[in-house]
Amino acid sequence: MSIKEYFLGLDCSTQSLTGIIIDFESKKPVISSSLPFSEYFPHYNTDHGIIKFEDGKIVHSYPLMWVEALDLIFSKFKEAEIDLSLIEAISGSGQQHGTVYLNEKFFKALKNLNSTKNLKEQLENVFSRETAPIWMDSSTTRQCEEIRETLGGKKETIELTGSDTFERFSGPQIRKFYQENPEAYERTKIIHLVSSFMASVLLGDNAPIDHGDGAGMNLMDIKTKKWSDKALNATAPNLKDKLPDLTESYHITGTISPYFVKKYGFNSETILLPWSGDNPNSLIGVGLIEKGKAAISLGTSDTYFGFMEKLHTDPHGESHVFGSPTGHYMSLICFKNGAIAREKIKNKFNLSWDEFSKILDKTPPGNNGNIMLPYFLPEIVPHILNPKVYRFGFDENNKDANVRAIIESQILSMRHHSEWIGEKPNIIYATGGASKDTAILQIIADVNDVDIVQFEISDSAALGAALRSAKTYYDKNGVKKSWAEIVKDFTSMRGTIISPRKKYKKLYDDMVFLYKEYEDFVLRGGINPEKYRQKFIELYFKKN
Ligand code: XUL
Repeated sequence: MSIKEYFLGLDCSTQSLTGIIIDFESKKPVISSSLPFSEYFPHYNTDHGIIKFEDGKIVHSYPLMWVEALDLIFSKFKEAEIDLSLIEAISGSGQQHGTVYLNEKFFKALKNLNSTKNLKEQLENVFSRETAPIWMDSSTTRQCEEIRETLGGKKETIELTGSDTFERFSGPQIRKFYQENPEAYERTKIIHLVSSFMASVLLGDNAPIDHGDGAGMNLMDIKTKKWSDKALNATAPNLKDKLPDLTESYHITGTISPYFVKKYGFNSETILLPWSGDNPNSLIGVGLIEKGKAAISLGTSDTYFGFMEKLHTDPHGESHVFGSPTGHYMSLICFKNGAIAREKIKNKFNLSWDEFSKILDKTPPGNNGNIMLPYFLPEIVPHILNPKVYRFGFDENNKDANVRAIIESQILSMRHHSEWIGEKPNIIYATGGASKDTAILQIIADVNDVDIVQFEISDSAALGAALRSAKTYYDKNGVKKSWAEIVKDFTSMRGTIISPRKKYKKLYDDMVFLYKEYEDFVLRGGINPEKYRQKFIELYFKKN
């Protein structure tokens, strides 16, 4: 072991490739670099890394662009005079669910990579499909229905794979490719996820899919963590022969390909781990390695995720269970009406974020009994195909009520739709753009009656990958370090803690009940809960 122990985490996300090298002993990042695809690779003509097809439902990207980015990020590290031979282990993160289709040339090309050429020119002919459908694609409703039906229905699908079938999941995407282009499917020798594809390039060989990302395919048996023959057969013929192996996230897959050793000065003994999905990596990157903690990421879409010790699936089929890189499980709930919905309200009233926040501060918890169901866009949770915003007790021109209602509705919905997890967290980490706003965080604290920690790390997926590689490296060398020790110093860079105000606990317990009733009323034809809303107003807002 060298004195300096560097670990590299890469993150091939929707919009960019990011790399973080950490020095474990000094507990510091050595370098962190991010290459936004649109900016660095304009010749692919993507919109922030994505290609949208006319119908708006089909969303793809270029795997060759990600490969080109890999060469560039290492060149940047080299230019910055980072000694890459000090990197002991590497892992990575990929946007989840996306699939990469490769032909018979892939294998040979990887084995014979020549360091005097670049990756792009050597890998441009290895694809049986030039583009890769990614997680934003929602064009496979028919395939979702077909697979769900063959598996025996929604309940059976959830119990088998950890999630109901979802348009963006890999299985329905593979089925669509097989149905629409059977010859190209036939020519496809291997289908990788974004994560395992990038890991294969580093390895110079076929890399396995880890249980974290494998769980986002509707193809892996969530209990045994093996490919499910039933799910494979429901998806496409001979699929097992076209998929890499599944493995634990902490398994060592080999050492780095000689291409990178010769070209960038990596150490030929640098060990590689499987890459995982961005959500499992972020779980580690924010330090969720034990029960009782959850995270809320307030981004383009809002996500709620948490560590799960024992497998437990969502009976409603709205959420997902993925493998955690620790070998356990994690829950993930994805809400599409996140930042875009907040922005709609902010822009309607021409507010700055500061003014928006001030309104949150001055309006009362419970919003005088005004309730919104905020489906500005089609929603994943609950499943809404035709967007519509519902308001009860106020109209669209009431500025204060709308500002408070959008935030309260998002948080009430998160609380309601995460109840199936069964364990109330004792702390929630908040990340993502809107987590800077402490007025929003106060509402999260009050609604959930839990401490909220503002989390300041932005590249949690890349950091999580670097920390995973550190853990495996120390395990391999017999140096005992628990997950808690691994994540402690890197994930404790926190901002403010915001505590719940106990006097609002009962109000929000009642309001979440009301919210549920309104969802039932609007989405499932339940009774009109107006009389409960009037009671709520009487109890909390009528002065006697
Ligand atoms: C999770 C999901 C997204 C992508 C984003 O199910 O679809 O969070 O992983 O990269």
